[in-house]
Amino acid sequence: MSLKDDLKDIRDQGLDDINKSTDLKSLNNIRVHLLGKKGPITSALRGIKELPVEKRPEVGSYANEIRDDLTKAIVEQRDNLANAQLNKRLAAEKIDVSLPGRSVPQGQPHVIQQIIDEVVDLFLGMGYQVLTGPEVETDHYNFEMMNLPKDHPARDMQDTFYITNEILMRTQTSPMQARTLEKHDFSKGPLKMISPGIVYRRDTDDPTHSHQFHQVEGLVIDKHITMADLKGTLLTMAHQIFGDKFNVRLRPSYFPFTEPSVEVDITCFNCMGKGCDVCKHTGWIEVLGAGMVHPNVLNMAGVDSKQYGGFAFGLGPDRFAMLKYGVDDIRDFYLDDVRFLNQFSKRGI
Ligand code: FA5
Repeated sequence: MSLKDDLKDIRDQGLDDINKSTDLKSLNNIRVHLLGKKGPITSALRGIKELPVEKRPEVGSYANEIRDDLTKAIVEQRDNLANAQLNKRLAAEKIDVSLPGRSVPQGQPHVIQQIIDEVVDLFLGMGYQVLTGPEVETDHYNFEMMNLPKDHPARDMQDTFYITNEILMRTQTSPMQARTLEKHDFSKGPLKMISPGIVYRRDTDDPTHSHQFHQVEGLVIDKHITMADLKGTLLTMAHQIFGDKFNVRLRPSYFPFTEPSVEVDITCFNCMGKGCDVCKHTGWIEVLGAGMVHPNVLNMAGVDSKQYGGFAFGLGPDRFAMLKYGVDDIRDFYLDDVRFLNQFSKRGI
């Protein structure tokens, strides 16, 4: 067989191998084998020097032609394989954008926190500052500064958990009144604050009482504040939280730190004032305590009660939530049953 025939066989076999290769790695091995220094073309070319001189150019150029054919076939096959690989990947990673997404369960603020947020939002809008204070409080701020000296009988209504004789779990957010009054600089303007937080009492748990619950304290002190301001403020709040159809009623009451003092009722959510079992046939439901700040509270905190006065209130968001959503047992809020809590989802989960 002539050298030219050898080269032709190399080409035919080479093209066959190239076309049969199924991946880029084996194609590269074929390329190295065919075109490399130790490959069949190189060794065939070594035989050229054995040929007569006049034959050499023809065989030489034939060998180059074969090398070009093989190189071209390798490039083409490489493109084919690369395309096939890409198409396979595209098919495997195809995303069907019309498929519905997998929903991830999302948390939400607790229903009582939702009520607190609504109250805070409203008062922020009316220019109040929002302050928080310690839950572990001193007897001094929780009682004495609120005009409840030691042995005052009204302390009985707010028995609590004591850490020492002088340190206790606060029974109300009212100590924040004294703490804020002591710090406020009235030359810079009136004092308007609300203070949400957790309070504790040695109350026996029942459908409307918990030993740990929430309060939001409100305090406004300036010159010429009247009870009409208090009523207007509470009416605005009732409308915001419960809706426009609700009214508020102030009923005389007693707190040592306000004078006069009132219990605040709002229209019964269940009968809208007609009278039903929920409101004990009065048409009203009690939601908070309030009043005009007692001069003793102002004076003890270093504020001149002859010049300044104002109102304070303390509301229970737990009771607000019960009223707003018709929940008849306060303890349901603390059981952490998501089936119960999801009923109050704003996202509808
Ligand atoms: C007070 O705690 C006063 N500090 C409120 C106040 C502030 C009056 C400023 C005047 C001026 P009272 O004990 O009524 O008041 O509690 C206020 C509200 O907290 C109640 O109307 C009720 O909504 C809620 N509350 C009281 N005890 C409990 C309890 N054990 N569980 C759940 N909520 C309660």
